[in-house]
Amino acid sequence: MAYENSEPGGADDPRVALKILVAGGFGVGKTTLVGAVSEIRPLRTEEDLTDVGSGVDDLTGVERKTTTTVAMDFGRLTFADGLRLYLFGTPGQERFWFMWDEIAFGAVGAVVLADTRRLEDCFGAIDFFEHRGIPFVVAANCFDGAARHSPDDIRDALDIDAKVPVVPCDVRRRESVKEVLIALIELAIQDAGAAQPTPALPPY
Ligand SMILES: Nc1nc2c(ncn2[C@@H]2O[C@H](COP(=O)(O)OP(=O)(O)OP(=O)(O)O)[C@@H](O)[C@H]2O)c(=O)[nH]1
Ligand SMILES: [Mg+2]
Repeated sequence: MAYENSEPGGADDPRVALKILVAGGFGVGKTTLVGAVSEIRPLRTEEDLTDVGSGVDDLTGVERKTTTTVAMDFGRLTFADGLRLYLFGTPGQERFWFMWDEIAFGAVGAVVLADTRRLEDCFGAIDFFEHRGIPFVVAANCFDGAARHSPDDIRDALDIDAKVPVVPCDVRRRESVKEVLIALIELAIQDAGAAQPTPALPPY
């Protein structure tokens, strides 16, 4: 694979690589988020939504959605300072949640993506990360036409710890997604303790 920057310390020579999860309820924009920010063509496992899911999958707000993630999304983002993130998007539908433990293995943190019109859909993801002690940020995906709420209001409604960042974002915009990821990295570093040495990258 050709890289734009093949110099030492460049895009193909990261100093630290971290695994990040992107989770949340059905159709909140996880696949869109990974695709918007990935510097490689993202791996997707989309399958068509069929009539069998009607009555089970709530399409409110995403009526034009025609596919759903059945295994995971995968993308990659390298920051200029050599920090590389491997992004793993989870499937949103509850019937696929049995895979989350496998996908979460080794993750340093997670983005819980929320649609403010149906906040309750991200409770499952929040419980999952709280129980496993995995640091997470809540990213409120601002869908067109949805009422805007302050981060504090969203935090209160979700009943999450005051230290959990709540970041409004537009998952279609790369810069917006990067802000979410930076908030997560800062939280993960804080959680790990500033004194911890950063992990060395295995050769590859
Ligand atoms: N208007 C608008 N549409 C969005 C936004 N984010 C995502 N979408 C659309 O909403 C739909 C859902 O996006 P996906 O990225 O497939 O959602 P997902 O969370 O991966 O869905 P599942 O994998 O099925 O759980 C798609 O049709 C997107 O184009 C947004 O910020 N604004
Ligand atoms: Mg998806």
